[in-house]
Amino acid sequence: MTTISTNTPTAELQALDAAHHLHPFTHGNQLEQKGARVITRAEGVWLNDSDGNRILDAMAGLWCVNIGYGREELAEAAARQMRELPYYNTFFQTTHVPAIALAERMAQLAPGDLNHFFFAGSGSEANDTNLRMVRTYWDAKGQPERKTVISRWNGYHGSTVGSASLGGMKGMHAQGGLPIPDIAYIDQPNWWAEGGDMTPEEFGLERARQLEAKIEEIGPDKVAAFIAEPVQGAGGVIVAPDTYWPEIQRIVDKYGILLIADEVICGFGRTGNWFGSQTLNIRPDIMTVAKGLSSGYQPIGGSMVSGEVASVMRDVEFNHGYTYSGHPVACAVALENLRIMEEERIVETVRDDTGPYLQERFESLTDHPLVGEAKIVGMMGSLALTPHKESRAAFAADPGTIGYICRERCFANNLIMRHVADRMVISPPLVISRGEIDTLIDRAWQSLDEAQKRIEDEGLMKPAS
Ligand code: PXG
Repeated sequence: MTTISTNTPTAELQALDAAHHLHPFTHGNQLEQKGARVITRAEGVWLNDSDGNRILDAMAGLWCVNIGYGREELAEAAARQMRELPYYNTFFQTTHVPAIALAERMAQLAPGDLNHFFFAGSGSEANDTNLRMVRTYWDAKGQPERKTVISRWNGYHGSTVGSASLGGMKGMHAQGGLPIPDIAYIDQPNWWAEGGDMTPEEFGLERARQLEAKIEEIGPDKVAAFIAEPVQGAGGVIVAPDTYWPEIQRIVDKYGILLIADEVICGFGRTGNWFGSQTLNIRPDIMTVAKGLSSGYQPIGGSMVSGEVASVMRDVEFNHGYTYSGHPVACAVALENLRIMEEERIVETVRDDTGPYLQERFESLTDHPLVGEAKIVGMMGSLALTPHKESRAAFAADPGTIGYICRERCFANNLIMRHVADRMVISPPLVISRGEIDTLIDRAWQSLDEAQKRIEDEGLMKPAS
């Protein structure tokens, strides 16, 4: 057996990785040619790689390390819990202290009467739970024909068969025989790309009213729920126009269908409040959570469920659960994460201080010739790249070509910023300081400059006709 450590030379690590590790959302041949970047350590908002680079992580891992890297208290909480009770389950009328404490803490934090927590190991699992729960709920209420869940094209709800079916990513549906039956889709509220000649306000209403039209088309007595991210994350940080969410809330209320807010990215301070539903003033019946719940230090997620839904579900045995539902170590780490977030007033700091500062600096990137719009809520933001700002034109090159070039320049400048097609997205750790925000913006500007030069040199600065 090879002995592998962080001292193993990078090329050797990359070769072993390519030989034995199948990566998610990665083209294997491309990875083998280029070699994966090997991350070795991290502290605050900074990553170290095996070549000794210090990289500013403007994505908080995968939108999850809200509290920043390297918090000793979380390691201690895990070690303590592992010594005391490393595992027990929550099936068959058993429970344990970390699960009780976290469920109670979540009930305090969550808005409205979302007072009941069903534990899962991830956001995907939690959305699978939601799909089965809403159908079981209507069944228990004597309306078994209410099965259809309406969702949005370009929404992301996870990677399992159920959650990827709930999501509206066509590239995912194309692999593995998705979607499963009884999921319907409406268009996303992406004004920049799809708004045409409408004002953002008109467009927001038009897109929300697609929900009403879809409910009428399917039949109001056949619809179980509507699921959406308050702000679409993986779809490119798409912030709906102001008119959108009030209209959605009116429609779900009118038809009495359940609203599932997928807060996997928006939750835990990301939008400047504990939950995106509070920022956008919506009243979900179920909230999906994961990621920031433990700041990514442990895999944990779940569903926050309203009193009404929980009371109906009480009358049935829900034949559903995961070995790691309410894993004690994950719960202990999540509790410690929430304690620190509260004590250090991390959400308030994002809302009142560093969030507004990041917004101001991020929006200044629209002065760059490549940037058409900057959208940001709290600490999730995106830039639309365009060859022609006035017409909001897309590039003639295949979608993602330009975004990829820009992302490569960011990586070269030791900044992790993602691209979703030709939008650049950020979601930094919530503990990022003003000085670090300045560094982020400087590196982003420099990367945009370098990308622009390359795009011009390669003759790619052309609008799609
Ligand atoms: N819902 C939302 C809104 C998400 O963003 C999930 C559910 C699924 O969570 P799990 O824990 O099962 O991954 C997510 C996850 C990306 C990217 O490339 C986004 C996610 C995951 C991986 C990559 O933007 N979001």
